[in-house]
Amino acid sequence: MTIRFKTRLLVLATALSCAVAGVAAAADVKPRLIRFGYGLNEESVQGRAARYLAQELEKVSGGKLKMKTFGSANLGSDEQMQGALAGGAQEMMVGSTAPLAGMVKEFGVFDLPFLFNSEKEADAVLDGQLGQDMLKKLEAKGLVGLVYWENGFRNMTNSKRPIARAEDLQGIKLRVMQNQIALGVFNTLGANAVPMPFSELFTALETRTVDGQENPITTIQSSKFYEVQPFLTITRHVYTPWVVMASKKWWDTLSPDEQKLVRQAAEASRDFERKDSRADSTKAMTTLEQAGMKINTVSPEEVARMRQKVQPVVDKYTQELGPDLIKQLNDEIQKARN
Ligand code: TK8
Repeated sequence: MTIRFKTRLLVLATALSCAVAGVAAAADVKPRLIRFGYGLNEESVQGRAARYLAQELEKVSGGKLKMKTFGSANLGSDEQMQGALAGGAQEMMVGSTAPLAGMVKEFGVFDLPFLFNSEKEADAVLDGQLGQDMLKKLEAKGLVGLVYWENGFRNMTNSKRPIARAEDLQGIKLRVMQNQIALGVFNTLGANAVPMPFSELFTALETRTVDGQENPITTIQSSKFYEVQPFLTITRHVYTPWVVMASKKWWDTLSPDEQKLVRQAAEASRDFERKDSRADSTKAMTTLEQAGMKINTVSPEEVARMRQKVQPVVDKYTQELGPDLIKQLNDEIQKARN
């Protein structure tokens, strides 16, 4: 090796290691503590992704941006945390879009039933124009929407009977998320829908304050609903996402470099979380079978009947959310489908 070549290698190696050490060293990054709240427990998909996000943030910031995570709604329900972020009392959170629709009504589109057929379609819409436009609408309400995590396709559980047809929902008190569309959909299908924050749900099921609920398989497993709900019905009736958000009041105090690092870590957590959620979904199903849940799948014909039944609710909210928005949504889904 010639000396010149050696020097060149050294220069290259130094440049590389600087790049790896990250923007953090040279950039305007101050030591900060970020409180990140979420609703599920630490052993859930959400818990794992929160830990991943905290580690990633610490890594990309060279240890300066430290995140403390609080699971099991220890900082409050989704709705309470939204308020805390808007007021500047908490820095970050992840929560469902359903209660966010109380702040930005357009988020209600994700509560429209039987919209997406696959995770791939959901990813395309959420990471595409519509999903990103929606995140921007949060700013006016004091929130900065960063990325979508997967919660997943929702299915029903209850303590009374298998749901083979919509009629089987008659008389079932079914907890739904705090959202007008969810309420309308389940009442129209025949259930007695009861809106309630997730943080109160296990106890409500255990004490039979409600008979049933609906959530993705991963949550039914991690929240141990199988201990109090003998029946699981696979309906995949709606795909609801989670949104990772920051308080705008707090965000505005960050330097552009810091904002960039938080975004970067959030994007990495999104990719991690979606992969983990999809793998966990299969595993969770086996756990639920082994736990002795009685599992049935609603037939495609019955899904078509349910779809028809809830069409008036879809029509009503198409008007309320804006026919143009719903058209854009359907166009984007169609594009992803083909
Ligand atoms: C967790 C909730 C949960 C949601 C629900 O805080 O409320 O049923 O599915 O994931 O956001």
